[in-house]
Amino acid sequence: MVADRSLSFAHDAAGLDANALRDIALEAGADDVGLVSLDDPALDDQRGDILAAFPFARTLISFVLRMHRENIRNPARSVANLEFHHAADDCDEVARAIAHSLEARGVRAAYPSMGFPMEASRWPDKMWIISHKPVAVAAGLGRIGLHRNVIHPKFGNFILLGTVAVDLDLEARAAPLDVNLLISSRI
Ligand code: B12
Repeated sequence: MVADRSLSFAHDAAGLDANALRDIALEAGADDVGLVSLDDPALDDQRGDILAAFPFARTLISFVLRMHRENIRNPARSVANLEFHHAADDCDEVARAIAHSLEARGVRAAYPSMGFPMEASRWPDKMWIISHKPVAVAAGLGRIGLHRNVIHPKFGNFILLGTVAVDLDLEARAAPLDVNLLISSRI
């Protein structure tokens, strides 16, 4: 017998709206979630790459995963790296769980890696399929700081980002944060 690894939401086939997608992502382990239409102008420079990999994509689920602050802050590289590596694996697991839940409901969904592996054969061109940072900004999950990482309004810079491409059109989508707290705080 094949084990049922779907999430609880997966059994409720009706009413898959923006709120349901957010709940699925949170139940899968995301710490914050936003939705972006593939038509969003913020994706103009990467829409082709996304559709080449995921031709069914109409909406992107962008999510944030918190990292343990004290590990990341620690000057011992091994301590910080340990957290980076575990959180990175968790990020891929969360993306996979979201895709799994949607697939169980008959919705096409797929996720690229949070970092590696990438399409190394494309080197020296862009190797990654989705640039998670601009997606997260368009989803209202934070702003890119002077150091070019996305800073979340609550979790700060101690986050990793994931994206799931979904074959659904949704009404309620987030808007980018309009207060540039990052520039004003010189981060
Ligand atoms: C390529 C990449 C790297 C490369 C960077 C190569 C480079 N040229 O700088 C390497 C492997 C070195 C790397 C390292 C790290 N990365 Co990285 N990386 C990515 C990746 C795959 C794509 C980057 C991207 O988004 N480019 C798109 C554009 C929009 O970004 P950008 O900010 O404009 O930067 C690009 C260019 O502008 C240009 N550029 C580089 N430097 C500068 C400087 C200036 C002034 C300008 C104008 C342009 C420019 O090169 C950049 C890369 O092409 C993403 C994962 C993904 N698939 O999205 C993760 C990602 C950006 N990385 C992330 C992280 C956390 C790291 C590390 C901290 C991990 C670690 N263990 O230490 C380090 C930090 C390195 C550092 N000191 O900055 C996170 C950032 C999370 C966040 N909060 O925003 C991401 C989103 C991964 C994730 N899923 O969470 N990374």
